[in-house]
Amino acid sequence: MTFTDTLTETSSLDTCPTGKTWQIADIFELYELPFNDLLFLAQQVHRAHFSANKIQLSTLLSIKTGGCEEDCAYCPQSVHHKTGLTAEKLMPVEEVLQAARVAKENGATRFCMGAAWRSLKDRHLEAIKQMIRGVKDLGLETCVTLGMLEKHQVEVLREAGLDYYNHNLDTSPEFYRQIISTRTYQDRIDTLKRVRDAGIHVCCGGIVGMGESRRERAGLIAQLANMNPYPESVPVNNLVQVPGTPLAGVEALDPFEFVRTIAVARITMPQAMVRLSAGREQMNEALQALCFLAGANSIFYGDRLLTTGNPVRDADKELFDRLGIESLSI
Ligand code: SAM
Ligand code: DTB
Ligand code: SF4
Repeated sequence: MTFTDTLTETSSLDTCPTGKTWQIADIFELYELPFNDLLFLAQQVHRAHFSANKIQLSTLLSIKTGGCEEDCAYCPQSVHHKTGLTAEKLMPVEEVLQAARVAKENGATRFCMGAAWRSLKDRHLEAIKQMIRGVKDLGLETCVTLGMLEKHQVEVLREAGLDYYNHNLDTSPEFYRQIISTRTYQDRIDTLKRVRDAGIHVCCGGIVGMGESRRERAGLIAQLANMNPYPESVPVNNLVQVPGTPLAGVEALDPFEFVRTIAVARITMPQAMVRLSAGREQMNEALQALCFLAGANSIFYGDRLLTTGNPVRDADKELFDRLGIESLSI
């Protein structure tokens, strides 16, 4: 009996393990399943843990855009690439809170604030604290992504009411060195550990479609699924190719391979919110529907990600109506 045979036996779905160690070979075996078998398995795991037709909505805001000293090959905000983006200062607290009020009125339950920083500087801590407090006071879940963190900073963020910290591993350890040279994989793992130790929920995922192999995608999923515990929230980004970045022009990923990645994330991290993240604007409705079938249960809602576009709200509402999907309320 192969590894996937044991998983496909309905009786073993409940034991679909938390705290299990996933071998890359096991994950690769999932990827290699016939598409229908993989989706059927993912949907069963999904239904064992979540309402099948509910999707959580998060709204993103770039609170500090551009001018980042890191050299992430995918990112339009790096100073190393000529993307025509103008660097901005940290947004005033009140403007951020106004955007959060609008996000709430529009139906988002989580507000995610992103900064183009390598790491958080103490001089910005007070403003960030006020943003987190203010968003939390509106009754929204709070999430920030600010680069690497020190232990004392994590404590301040937790006390301010931070629910989630987003910090992605982005890809497998092997492929990583082709994508980023200014920060190590271990640096990321260290920040994630500080976040976890402080009792803040971990939001950690990656990007596919950067020219990595299937085995490297399996390597990323193994890193995420083997965290103990695995992240509560797993964003799966499809590379948004931005002219001027080194990855502009890379061969696009087969859309079914993206769906497979969602399914494999769902199966290996059964209780995580799996977020269909960047790249939705480039996907048609049928492909997004397949991602939901594969177990994605969270999206970014609103017509902007950080610096690139996202489907307009009306398009998402219409898609949800057509699919009989409801958005989660808090
Ligand atoms: N600067 C912080 C950091 O990198 O730790 C936080 C913000 S950064 C923009 C957040 C994440 O956005 C990255 O880790 C990456 O996964 C994702 N991202 C950035 N540019 C992207 C692109 N062009 N396509 C898809 N995802 C992207
Ligand atoms: C994540 O994994 N994806 C979001 C969020 N975390 C911060 C960011 C996507 C950024 C896409 C490129 C841009 O808009 O600049
Ligand atoms: Fe900077 Fe984050 Fe972009 Fe990397 S992903 S260049 S750290 S903003």
